[in-house]
Amino acid sequence: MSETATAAASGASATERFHADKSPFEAVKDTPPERVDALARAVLDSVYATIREQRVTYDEYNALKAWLINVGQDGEWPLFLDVWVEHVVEEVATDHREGSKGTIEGPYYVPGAPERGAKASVPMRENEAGTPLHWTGTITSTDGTPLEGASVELWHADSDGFYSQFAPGLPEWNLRGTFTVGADGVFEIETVQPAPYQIPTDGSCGKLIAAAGWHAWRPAHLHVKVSAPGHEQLTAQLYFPGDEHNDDDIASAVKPELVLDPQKQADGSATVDYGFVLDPVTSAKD
Ligand code: MBD
Ligand code: FE
Repeated sequence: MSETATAAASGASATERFHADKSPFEAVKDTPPERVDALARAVLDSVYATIREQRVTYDEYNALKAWLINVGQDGEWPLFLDVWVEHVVEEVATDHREGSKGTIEGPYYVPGAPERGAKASVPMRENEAGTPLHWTGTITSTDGTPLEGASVELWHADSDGFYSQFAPGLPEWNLRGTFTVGADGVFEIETVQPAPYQIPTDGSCGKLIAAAGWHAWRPAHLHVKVSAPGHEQLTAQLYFPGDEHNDDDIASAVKPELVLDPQKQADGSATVDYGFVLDPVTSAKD
């Protein structure tokens, strides 16, 4: 096996990972035909409108067909959808919330990261590169009550921009951990600052980016899922001030509320305080 990360390899991992979770079809198995009809029609109507408006040619239609086939062969559907579509789904799904802002999950979440307790380091290599980050925060409900038993699942890229389980040569759970809090709701996490991340440029998504004259960058980010009994799970990403891609994230996933305010320390490390407020699950959501 090659030691370099390729689009096809990380795409294959992301596709396999997605299928390994419980079937996504299960949750929608009772969807009435009227709903499927409305969704499929609306998507097709917007495609027809584009073809007419742009006067799409047969050459362009055939190139699209070939490209769509290649996205699947590269295993890049998870990447494509999470980069260019998920942010609007997240917007609609969470616009009723009063608690912390969230953002997209992206393609590299893996459930079941090792439990570390409330105050601990994320699993990392000896001499893991990158600025050490000492992160404290409290998990509360919207009424301010600390949420005992709540947990933060943290995952992020290393200082070269690689995610464990999606790039070769990294320990299985590197920079992936679960932190469960006690009655005070407080966590204290040691990690390292990740690097800005460039989505794979050697696959079909990269081909689109090059052909359209776009860039492939996401700003450096920490991914989290925050869960507590009786509360809506929060999926978020946290960003670092001054990153040049905070304003032009290819995945459109940056929100001002998600930018951290780290304080540089004399020893070169950084400390940051950032907590989470979760919305209680309510039966009526309107
Ligand atoms: C990532 O790391 C990511 O977070 C997203 C949303 C897309 C591609 C790579
Ligand atoms: Fe990411």
